[in-house]
Amino acid sequence: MALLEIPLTLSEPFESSSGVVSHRPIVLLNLEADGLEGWSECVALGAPTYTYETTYTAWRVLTEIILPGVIGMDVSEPASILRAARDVRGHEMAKATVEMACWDLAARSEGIGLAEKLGGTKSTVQVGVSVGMMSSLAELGDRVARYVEDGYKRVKVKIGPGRDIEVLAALRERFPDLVLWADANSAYSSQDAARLKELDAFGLQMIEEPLAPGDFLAYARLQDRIETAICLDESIVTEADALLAVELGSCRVVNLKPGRVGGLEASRRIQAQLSSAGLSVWCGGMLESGVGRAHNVALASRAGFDLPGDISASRRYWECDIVTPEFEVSGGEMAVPAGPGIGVEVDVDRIESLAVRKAEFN
Ligand code: OSB
Ligand code: MG
Repeated sequence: MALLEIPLTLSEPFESSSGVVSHRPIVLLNLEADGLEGWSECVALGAPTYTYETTYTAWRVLTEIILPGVIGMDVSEPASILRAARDVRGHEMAKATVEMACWDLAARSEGIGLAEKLGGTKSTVQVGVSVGMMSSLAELGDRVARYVEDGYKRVKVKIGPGRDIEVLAALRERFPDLVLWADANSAYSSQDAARLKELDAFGLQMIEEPLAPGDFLAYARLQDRIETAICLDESIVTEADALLAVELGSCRVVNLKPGRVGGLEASRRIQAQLSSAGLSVWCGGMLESGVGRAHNVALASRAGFDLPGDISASRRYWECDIVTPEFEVSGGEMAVPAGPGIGVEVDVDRIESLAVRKAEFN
């Protein structure tokens, strides 16, 4: 069992209302059992801008608490592995790292793909792209044009106060029929309800996480007031959050990210609850390398993921991904890898040579 950190640089900085990400420290976990390996990626960012977790906190929680407890456990049993983390409150991204590597290993030990192991039924998943803020409207428009040409099923743009109406108006004018989403990463407050109502004019399919994470009451009031569907991202961490959002009518859509909710089992449970309540669910992204991307594709192959995910091609973020083959998009779809486990080969030599930290547990 080894935890490694590699410092990757995005092919271009990614800006949202919560800051700019240029460098992406990526923490990878490698589990081994019976000659097989399982891989996962911790999705925490370098800074606590999305949630409180960071690569630093995840590294500490994993190396000091969770991984020592995993020694001696059956690492191909995803349903029970998180017993090693039962004394850890929160830190879902750290927990998910262990659980997700375990799923890969479990699927490999059965000789089946992770998608099948998770109950996925699709052989390709519909994908969209998340576009960061740009310094000019023309640059943003050109970037969106390129992604439309690449075939992405929909485009999500980042917005925030002062970078909303004119951005969306310009895009709508240039792309009248584009399926357009907007993600505010919690940049607004309830006081901005009138401004958010003005965004109804742009025919967005949804607006993601406009208000503070977890303010389900404010979300319900806002959803009553605006026509655009609200999609929750940061707000949904537990199954209880999802049930509360449904009960209060806080949103109509949820962006589900396995790292944010503590793993793939939690993702399946939350998705099933949301789908049966009639909400739409899609798989989000965290600027992952091919390892995390592979887990997302497998999860999104489940029928309940009924809208295109933030699962873009490897080359949208990386000059050179750490898996082969790299993920590609064609006609707005991405093929679910067919091989065992995550179905792509992890470039171990490159990871070892890039690693700035490594912790081994045996
Ligand atoms: O809010 O969905 C988000 C990236 C990092 C942190 C949060 C978010 C995002 C994205 C990009 O929007 C998703 C991706 O393409 O990986
Ligand atoms: Mg988001």
